[in-house]
Order: sequence, then C-alpha cells, then structure tokens
Amino acid sequence: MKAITLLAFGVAVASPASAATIPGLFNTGTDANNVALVGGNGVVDPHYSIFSSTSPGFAGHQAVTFQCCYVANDANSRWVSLSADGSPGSNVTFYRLSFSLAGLDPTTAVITGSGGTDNAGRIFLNGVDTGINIDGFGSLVPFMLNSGFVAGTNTLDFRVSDFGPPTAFRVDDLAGTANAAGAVPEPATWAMLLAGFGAIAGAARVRRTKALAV
Ligand SMILES: [Ca+2]
Ligand SMILES: [Ca+2]
Repeated sequence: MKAITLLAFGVAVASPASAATIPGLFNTGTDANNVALVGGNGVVDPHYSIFSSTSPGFAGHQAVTFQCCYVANDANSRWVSLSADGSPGSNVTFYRLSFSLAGLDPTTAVITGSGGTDNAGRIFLNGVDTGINIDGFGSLVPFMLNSGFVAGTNTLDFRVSDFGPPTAFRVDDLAGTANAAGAVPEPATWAMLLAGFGAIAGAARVRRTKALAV
C-alpha cells in the first residue's frame, strides 16, 4: 500500500505542468478575437500574409477574404486569397502565420486544426515541409503538428498550388498547447525519481521474498 502511494506521488511529480494555450493561432479571415471578419470579398486578413507567390506583386501583402464555391465559411474562419476575386490563379503561393512560443517549451508544443485549398495545399513549419497535405475545397482536412517547433517566433506556412483560377485557402479551428518552459523536471529530479522507483521495486522484492519464506 505504501509503495503504491509512493508510486502515485512519483508519477504526479514527473507529470509536466498543465499545458498552456499557444497564443496567436488565428484562423484565416478572422479579427483579433478569432471571429470571422465582417464584409464581403476583399476584406484584409490581419494575420495571414503572402510570404511568396509565383505571381509577381503579391509577396508582402496580406491575404484577403474570398469565397467562391467552397465549403461554407463559418463563425470562426473564412476563405482567403490573393485578391477579392481569387485571381490570379495558376500559381504557387505561400501564406504565412507567425506566432510566438516565448515562455513555452517548443518540444511539448502541439497544434491542431483543419484546412482546405483551391487547389492543393501543403503545410510547412519553420521552413520545413511537414509532409501534411490539405487538398481540396469541398471539405476541410484535419491536421496535427507535434514536432518541428522552435523557441520564440515560429512560422506556419501554407503552400497553395493552384491549377486554374480562382485560388483560395482556409484554416479553421487552429489551436495549440505547450508546457511552460522549464516545467519539465531537471535531470537531478529525474535521478531522484528513478532512485525512488528503485527503492519501491526493492521494497516489493523484499516483501515477495518474505512471503515466499513464510
Ligand atoms: Ca470553424
Ligand atoms: Ca483553382
């Protein structure tokens, strides 16, 4: 009974501190409160910028709202594009969202969401291809990122490949958590915990031995 109590205590200590919400994870086409922007096509998205595009003249601009014939916008996200009419298409464009993990442990970060693209989409984290596709606009594709995060500023890029105008993309229900930096036990703490587990195991062996001897 005592060993079980000690074991439970050890697990409680070893468990990381409760995960904190990663700030700055906005869906496409939303305001500062992650609520869908009001207005028709062409409303400026304050969070998603056009990092690069094979169509000249768009890099450095913000994405703007554009809905064509895609799965419906909802209360917390809207489709966005290069322009108010989704032109020009037939290009490859990287849309970027930057966020900060300041004060958080990047090795514990997890981000989930769903996305769609007209026509094909791929997610890059900090310039690295995650291998995750979010293709198509008839429905949104769920995704999860749990590695590749760095301390401080991180960049989430959505590469949208268009096969003919218009083009657009959408991120919905983007959310993430990470532990506070330094919340993970230090090596010395782990050593103490392991020593504790060893003592518990030893005590159990002694009890078994005694039981056999009786
Ligand atoms: Ca939504
Ligand atoms: Ca298209």
